[in-house]
Amino acid sequence: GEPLVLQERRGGVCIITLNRPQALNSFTQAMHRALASALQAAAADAEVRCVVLTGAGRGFCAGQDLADEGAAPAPAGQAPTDLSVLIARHYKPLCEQLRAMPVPVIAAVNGVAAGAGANIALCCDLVVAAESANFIQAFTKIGLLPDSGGTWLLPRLVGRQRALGLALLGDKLPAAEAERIGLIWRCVPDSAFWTEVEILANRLAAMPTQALVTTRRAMDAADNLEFSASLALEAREQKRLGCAHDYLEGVSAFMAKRAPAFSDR
Ligand code: T3D
Repeated sequence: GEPLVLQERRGGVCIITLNRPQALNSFTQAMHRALASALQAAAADAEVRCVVLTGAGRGFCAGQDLADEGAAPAPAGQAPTDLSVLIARHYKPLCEQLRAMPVPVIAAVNGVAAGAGANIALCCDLVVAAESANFIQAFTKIGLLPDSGGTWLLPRLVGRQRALGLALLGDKLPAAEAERIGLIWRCVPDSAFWTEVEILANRLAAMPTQALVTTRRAMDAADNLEFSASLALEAREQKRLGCAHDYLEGVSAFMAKRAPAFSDR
């Protein structure tokens, strides 16, 4: 049948598309495996300088496929379903894989992002959403808590009160509102969505990749550091970046008033 994940390279940009549109690209174990391989392949491909994660059809991702093996709740009297198995096998590695990608990752949220689908988007570096898209912390509606980093990401992105409001109520948050409260980077009119995503992806692909990825890593690390330890980490990483060819290229281009041609990855 159709591949569960599509992968296409346009110049330095790798577009990875979740492809179960009939179920709003909700995660089956098979789609998880396909996505992990696609991300792995993009990470290993030296030509790839930016990854875009998006969904086929009218949705981005509706989270866990609630009918798939390992997720369906057991009927009363039978051994309960252990959801931590799916998390350990698929969701936790996926969140960590996204945060460890050697290139910037854009979530291009083309339509509804619900449950783990919303939080997987938030694990990416920049989230751009079409105006018609919504973000839904759907978990509590079915008796679960936000996973895939939700309890960590939400308060950091929007503060405790808004995080709790979103997570406890599970209401639809329109993309424009998501941008307004700082949950996502940009909400874009539907008609301009792909143009804007491609402009942003090409921009990031042309930038010094090491500087971008190190910036993400330093910000993630800062969550567990004192201010002075963070300053020390910045100094260490700056020393490393200062030895790289892209620094020479960036400064030379600035001095010569020409466009830089970055090449490190
Ligand atoms: O370890 C673990 O596994 C636990 C991890 C949990 C992580 C989670 O993600 S929990 C949250 C799971 N997701 C949800 O609860 C969201 C369920 N979906 C919805 O609430 C709605 O579909 C949406 C609000 C996202 C969109 O609504 P709407 O009206 O635009 O579309 P729809 O008609 O509900 O859905 C279209 C089709 O997709 C429909 O199938 P049909 O009737 O056309 O054959 C629907 O059943 C299917 N679908 C949507 N989401 C899921 C799904 N099928 C299976 N699982 C889904 N999550």
